[in-house]
Amino acid sequence: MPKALITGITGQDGYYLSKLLLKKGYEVYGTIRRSSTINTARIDPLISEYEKEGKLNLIYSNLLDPSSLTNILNTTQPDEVYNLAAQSHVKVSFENPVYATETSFGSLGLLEAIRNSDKQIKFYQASSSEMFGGVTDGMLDLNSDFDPKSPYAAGKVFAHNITKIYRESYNMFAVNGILFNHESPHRGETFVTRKITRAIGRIVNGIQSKVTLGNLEATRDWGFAGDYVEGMYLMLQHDKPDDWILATGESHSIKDFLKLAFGFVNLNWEDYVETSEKYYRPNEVHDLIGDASKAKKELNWSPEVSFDELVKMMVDYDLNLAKQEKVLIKENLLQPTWENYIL
Ligand code: NAP
Ligand code: F7E
Repeated sequence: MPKALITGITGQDGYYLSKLLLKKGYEVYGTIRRSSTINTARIDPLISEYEKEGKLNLIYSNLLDPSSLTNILNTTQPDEVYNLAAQSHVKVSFENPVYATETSFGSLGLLEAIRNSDKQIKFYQASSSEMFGGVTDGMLDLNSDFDPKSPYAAGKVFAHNITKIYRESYNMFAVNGILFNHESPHRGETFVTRKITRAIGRIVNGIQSKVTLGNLEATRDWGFAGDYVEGMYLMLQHDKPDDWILATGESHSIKDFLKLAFGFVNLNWEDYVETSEKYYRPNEVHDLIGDASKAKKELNWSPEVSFDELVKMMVDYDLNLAKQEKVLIKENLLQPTWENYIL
C-alpha cells in the first residue's frame, strides 16, 4: 500500500487530495497545526471513515519547524510528499509578510529532510499562478516570466525555484504544479468566490443583507479543486519529474461571477454588493489565464467541471448551509455576526 504525506491537510486541497488518495488505497499521513480551536472540520468525515483502520493519520507539525518535518519523514517513511501548506491568502500576506514568506521558505526544510532520507521520496510543491503577477497578452504558460506582486507570491517563487534546483542538483523526483485559482464548497470563506456564495446563502435565508467586496474588475481562471488534485496525483505518477500548469484556459471577472451566482437565486447582484477600499490590495494581480496544454498532453489531465457548474455547486452548498444556520440562530445557538467579520 503506497504511503503519502500531505502538509496542509486541513485546507481545501488537503481535503480533496486526501479523499482521492484514500479512495485509491493509500495510507495517508497529514500534518496539522496546533490551534486553540479544532481546525479539522473539512476532513472530519474522512477521519470518521478512515482513521480507525489506520489509513488516515494526523500528526502535529509546522513548516516553520524543520525538526518536526525530519521526525515525520523518519517515522512515516512516505512514498510521496504533497507540500500544500501555506499562508495562502494574498491580501493577508501583505499584513503578515514575514510569516507568509517564511512558510513558503519552509519547503526547503522539507526538501532537505527528503534529500537526507534513505528512501526515494517523490515531492510535489504547490506552486501558484500568482508567481506570474498577471497577464497582459495571450495566456500564461511555462515560458512566461515570474513577476510576483505580493509577499505570498514572492515566497512561492522561492519554493518553486528551490524545488527545481533540488530536482536538477540531486536527481530528486521533485515537481512543481503551477495551479491557477481553484475553488469548491470547501474553499476558505475569505476568498472572493466563497465569500460571495456564503453571502448569497445567507441573503436568501434572510440572515445577511449585503456583501462588501474590493476590486470587481479583476479576472481569474477559476477551476474546481476536485479536478486539480487529480492533476497533482498524476504529476507524481509521471515517468519523470517536471513542472506543469493546471488551468481551465477561460477567465471571468468578479462581476461575471457575481452575475452568474446571484442569477441562480434570481437576484440582481447590484442590489446586494457594496465595495470598500478595505478589500483592495496594495498591489493587485489584475488578470490571470493559463495554458494547461502540457498537462493535457503529458498527463492526460483536463478539467471536468465547467465555470457554470462550479458556481452552481458552490451556491447550492451554501444555500443549504445557511438554511442550517438559520435554524441555529432561531434557537439562540449561533450569533449572526458575519457582516462584521474581517473577510
Ligand atoms: P488553504 O485552504 O489556505 O490551506 C492551507 C493549509 O496550509 C492549511 O491546512 C493550513 O493549516 C496549512 N498551513 C498554513 N501555514 C502552515 C504552516 N506554517 N505549517 C504547516 N501548515 C500550515 O489553501 P488551499 O487552497 O488548500 O491551497 C493549497 C496549497 O496550494 C497552498 O500552498 C496554496 O498556496 C496553493 N495554491 C492554491 C491555489 C488555490 O486556488 N486554491 C492555487 C495555487 C496554489 P490551518 O488549517 O491550520 O490553517
Ligand atoms: O482574490 C478580488 C481580489 O482572494 C481573487 C489563492 O488561493 O489564488 C488565490 O489568490 C480576486 C483578487 O484569490 C474581494 O482583489 C475583490 O483580484 O479569491 P482571492 P487570489 O488572490 O487570486 C491563487 C492562485 C493562490 O495561489 C492563492 O493562494 O478577487 N477581490 N473583492 C477580492 N478578494 C477577496 N479575497 N475578498 C474580497 O472581498
